[in-house]
Amino acid sequence: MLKLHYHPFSTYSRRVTMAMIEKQIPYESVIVDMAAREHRAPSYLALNPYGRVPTLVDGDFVLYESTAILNYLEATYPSPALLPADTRGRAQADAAMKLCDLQMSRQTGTIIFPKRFMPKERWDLAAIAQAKTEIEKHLAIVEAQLGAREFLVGDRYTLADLCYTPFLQFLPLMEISAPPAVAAWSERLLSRPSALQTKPAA
Ligand SMILES: N[C@@H](CCC(=O)N[C@@H](CS)C(=O)NCC(=O)O)C(=O)O
Repeated sequence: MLKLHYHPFSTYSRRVTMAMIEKQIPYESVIVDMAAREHRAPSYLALNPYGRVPTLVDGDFVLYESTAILNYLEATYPSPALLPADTRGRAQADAAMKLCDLQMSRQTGTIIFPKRFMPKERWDLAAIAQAKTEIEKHLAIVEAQLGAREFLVGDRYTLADLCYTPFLQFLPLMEISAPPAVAAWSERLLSRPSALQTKPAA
């Protein structure tokens, strides 16, 4: 059986647990106790030398990086499909997944990590403001791309939408008010059963 090393508060891990639910893939979950620095323990570093979650283990195959894991799951468990069938649609989904990480995921981390886990006096306010500006610029572009459509690529839910979901969850904590199409899209994504079942407690 697949084994997923993850943490329930981890946005990147949540991408994978959501995909498992969307695809109804049975798996064993192993919580990496990050507060106890288990992600820095030699036994975990032997699996993932970067010491990050998630890490997927499929028999003797070990894979880290959430988007790589999502693509692996898609290829291994193709139904229900979470990528478009056509080459152009897949390329657009690839681009959206990459842009999520370049323009939103890292910046969200810069804001929410201190806000969730650090005392206020240790927050880097300049870095937080810069990250917020970058996310707002990105969401303006996504707003134009969404237009009147329900999902980011094509006419149905794909890995591109899934990748954004854990980060959209934190728009209120980041004090970012999404433009209307992004707000509706975000609500649509966050109300899916896979999102509701994996919503972090903190
Ligand atoms: N690019 C990685 C990012 C994973 C990541 O940064 N995970 C965080 C938790 S949300 C982590 O493990 N941080 C611990 C660290 O960097 O030491 C992915 O997509 O899987």
